[in-house]
Amino acid sequence: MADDATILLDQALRDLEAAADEPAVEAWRIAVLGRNGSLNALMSRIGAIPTDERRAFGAAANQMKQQMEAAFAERNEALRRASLERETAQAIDVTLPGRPLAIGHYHPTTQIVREISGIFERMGFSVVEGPEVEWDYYNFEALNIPKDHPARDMWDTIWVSPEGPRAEKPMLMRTHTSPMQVRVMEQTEPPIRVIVPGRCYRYEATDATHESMFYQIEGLAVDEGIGLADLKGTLYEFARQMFGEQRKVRFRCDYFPFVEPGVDMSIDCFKCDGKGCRTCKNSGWIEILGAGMVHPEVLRRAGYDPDRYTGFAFGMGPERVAMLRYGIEDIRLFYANDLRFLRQF
Ligand code: FA5
Repeated sequence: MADDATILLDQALRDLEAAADEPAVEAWRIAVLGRNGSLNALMSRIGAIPTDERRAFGAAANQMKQQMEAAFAERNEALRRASLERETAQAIDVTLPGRPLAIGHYHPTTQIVREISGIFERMGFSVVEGPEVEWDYYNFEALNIPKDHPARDMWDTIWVSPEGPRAEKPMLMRTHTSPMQVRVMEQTEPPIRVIVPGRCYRYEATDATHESMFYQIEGLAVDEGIGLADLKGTLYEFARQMFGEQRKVRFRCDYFPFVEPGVDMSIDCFKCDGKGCRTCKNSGWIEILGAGMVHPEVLRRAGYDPDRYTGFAFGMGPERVAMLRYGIEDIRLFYANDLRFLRQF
């Protein structure tokens, strides 16, 4: 009988040690200490023990019961502490410093477009925008560039209509913002003073100053009595505000079918101060815009009387302006999505 008790105690203590979680320990309690448990089963055999041994057996069984209960309480407490430790390890430490938020900023092109727009807005121009996918009519035809005219070769065109330029109503990615001259004139009456920032697309081989997707900012002013001096004065004032007094500005005759006369404006190269380098293709100058007096035919087609109204227009490349302003040597950096470049602005 005493041997049975010792075996039961040893086995029970080993089982308790092996119980890995709280449900297992509870199952152990029911199996050993419960009403129908093994301890009670042992106690019920007391009747079979000789009377003079019963006292000692009872005392030993009671001690065994206490030992088991103490072991049960200890195991339970150990499991509870372990699970608490696990929970604390997973908890958030609110005293740790937070991760800093990555703060973005405007793309350098957006910054320069806003800055250029601001200069013209202060001179009385308003900002309008137009479609990037354009009809051949607005991109070429209405700007005095009929089909098969050699002037079309000045722009390398990305056609959107599957039949290309041979489509009945050809459509393309606009090659410049000038189509908006016509759209604005069709929709409003003089006096007009607008600038049109937006993306343009050309099918061309890229180099340090040419991208196939780039921005332009078109300008248009139409009223009675506007002359070439107004154009030059406006663009001089722009260049003064943008680049300061020290940069030189050069106007040269240029040809655009939708202006007469036509000019282009260049700024002396920031890199070599006009001596000639890779950035300015050894010319000492970087062209930033084309401009001129709106051609009478373009005015007439938009429904204006060219004997009464005259106007000037210009189209500039803001990336080229940013290159001059910040000393950027290659226009391809703008859209290469390299954060090391973009973060510098
Ligand atoms: C034109 O696009 C004319 N529409 C400009 C104009 C408007 C003339 C109104 C007269 C009146 P041009 O192709 O030269 O012209 O482009 C004008 C400017 O856009 C250039 O001076 C240059 O700054 C920018 N530009 C042109 N092509 C690219 C290119 N591939 N990549 C980056 N910038 C360009």
